[in-house]
Amino acid sequence: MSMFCYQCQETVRNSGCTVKGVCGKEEQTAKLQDLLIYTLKGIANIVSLKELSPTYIPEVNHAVLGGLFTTITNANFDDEAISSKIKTLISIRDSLRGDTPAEEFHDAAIFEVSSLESMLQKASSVGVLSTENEDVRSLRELVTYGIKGLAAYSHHALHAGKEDENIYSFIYRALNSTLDDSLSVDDLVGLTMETGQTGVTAMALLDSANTAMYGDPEITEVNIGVRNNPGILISGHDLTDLEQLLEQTKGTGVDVYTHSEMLPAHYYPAFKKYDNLAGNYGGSWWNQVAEFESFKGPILFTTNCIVPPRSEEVRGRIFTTGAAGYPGCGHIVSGIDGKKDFSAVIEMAKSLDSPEGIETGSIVGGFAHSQVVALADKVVEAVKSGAIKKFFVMAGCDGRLKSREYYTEFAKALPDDTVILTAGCAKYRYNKLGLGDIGGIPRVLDAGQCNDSYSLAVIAMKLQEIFGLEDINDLPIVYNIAWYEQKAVIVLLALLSLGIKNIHLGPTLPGFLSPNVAKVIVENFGLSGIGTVEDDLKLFIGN
Ligand code: SF4
Ligand code: SF3
Repeated sequence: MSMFCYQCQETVRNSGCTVKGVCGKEEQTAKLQDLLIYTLKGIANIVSLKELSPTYIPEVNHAVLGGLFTTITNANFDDEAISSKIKTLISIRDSLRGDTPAEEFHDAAIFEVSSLESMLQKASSVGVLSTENEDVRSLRELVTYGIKGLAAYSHHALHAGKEDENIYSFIYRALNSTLDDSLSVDDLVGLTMETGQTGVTAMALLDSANTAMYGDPEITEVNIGVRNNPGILISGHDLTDLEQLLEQTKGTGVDVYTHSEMLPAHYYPAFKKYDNLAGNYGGSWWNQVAEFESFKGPILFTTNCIVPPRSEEVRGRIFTTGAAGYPGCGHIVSGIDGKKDFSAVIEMAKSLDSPEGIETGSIVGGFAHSQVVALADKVVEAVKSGAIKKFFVMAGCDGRLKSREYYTEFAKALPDDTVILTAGCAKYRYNKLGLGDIGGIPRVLDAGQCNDSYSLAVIAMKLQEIFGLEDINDLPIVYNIAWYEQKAVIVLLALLSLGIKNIHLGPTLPGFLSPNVAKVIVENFGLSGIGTVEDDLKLFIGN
């Protein structure tokens, strides 16, 4: 077997990519990512054994977040960038270890590599399958994937000016625990729950960082058509990159359009002042294959999800920044002051055609917790009068598989007295269906990006309080969530840690859950998969 990766929902036969990733990840990239994770575990081993406080190692904390984020599905395909990160992290690791004798540490904290060949050789013995017991492996990977999502959200919060040492402490402790052969399955289940709790902390931190910088999201109509000016398409989740791009394109005659997970930026008051923020172009991440062709202008990836471009022409128009990377594409780095220079992207836009329209009209979003709480009276009244019978939380990710048509069909089949609460790119499966409203409350309430699933939990807790319910699971809310990559793993663990039960997860349950681990989660939390639209509607609503 040349590689092994089963961290996302599209893994081959829901069991593992062993030759090349369905995502386009090559064997060498997969191995380098394995070694990057192992190096990060080594750093965690040293921080834990030497009882170092995150307070005194900010550069290490930030490098660890960036390293974890780099390995998220569809974030970075650039072997040079990944191997250079490994070298940097090894030198950070070695200086943290200092003079302490090597034998006190795990191999992850002391191994040496001198060339690409030696990196690949080392990687072959430290990947996912190096843990033999399938239940231990499953739990170690569940924790690791949760931490990847946690790190990504913490990385966004850091860019927006906020960090929390408790999150770093947990990341070090948890990563080090994945190296510890003395931990039992029960210990690892406990660690999984702690990962979820820390996920709540990270999503709350990101929520407060975003709203402090850009205001509370509010109901917004977003144009999905195009204008005649040249344009830049910005994708991914990093709002601070968007802000800098909008500042730098002001007055240049170049418009900026959002793609996929950048759509919710329109909901923040601070971005409404930019006349050059023209609208949202296209759908969720995987639609980029067709949409980047017709967009014509440059594309900036601030984070996942990149699909390997099919033509040199499109590849030549793609830029990456932050943890994102793709070989042959321009990569924009931060200056010492943290600022990024997007002039190369702007100059390219000026020399290219304006985007070709693919749809017209608008979509509505901006229903994060503060906006929904502001509407609480109306919502509560609608529930009490029976105008709203049930809420369906359909947050999470979108993906390429045909089986995801389930979510569009499910949304279409829901009765008129139901409301969908969504967040993440899963929304594109039903946010243009025109499902109408209930007394002025739209039937699809979009809270924002995948991390804004936190908002949906806050809304649920608010409703629990208003209705005076002891158990959050007594609310008329059904959770029918779609997952794809590791940000969705931390969202799921966070919801479980908040006590939310009976979540339906699709289109398939994670391939990395071993039968025994899946059994534990099903027994304790009532987690289950999805069935047919018809059967599920019967299950959730009855006849
Ligand atoms: Fe396969 Fe997903 Fe891993 Fe890519 S990220 S190699 S598709 S499991
Ligand atoms: Fe989507 Fe990649 Fe997960 Fe942030 S952009 S939700 S898949």
